[in-house]
Amino acid sequence: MTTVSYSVPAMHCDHCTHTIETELSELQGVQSVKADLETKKVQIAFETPASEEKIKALLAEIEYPVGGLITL
Ligand SMILES: [Cu+2]
Repeated sequence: MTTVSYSVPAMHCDHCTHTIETELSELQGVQSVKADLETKKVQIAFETPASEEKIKALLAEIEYPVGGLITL
C-alpha cells in the first residue's frame, strides 16, 4: 500500500471535497481518500491496479488537477 498527498489548489468548497473523494474512491485499487478543504490537500492510500499516474489523470479529468506532490 502506498500513501500520497497531493496539493489540489482548485478545491474550494465541500462540494469539491465530496466530488474528489467520491470519484477517487471509485478507482480500482484506491483504499481511502481524504480531501481536506483547509489545506487543499488530498491524501490517498492505494495499491495496484491504481497508480499515481491514474490518480493524477482522474483528478485532471474531473478538473481538480494536482498542483504539487507533498512527500509524506
Ligand atoms: Cu467547490
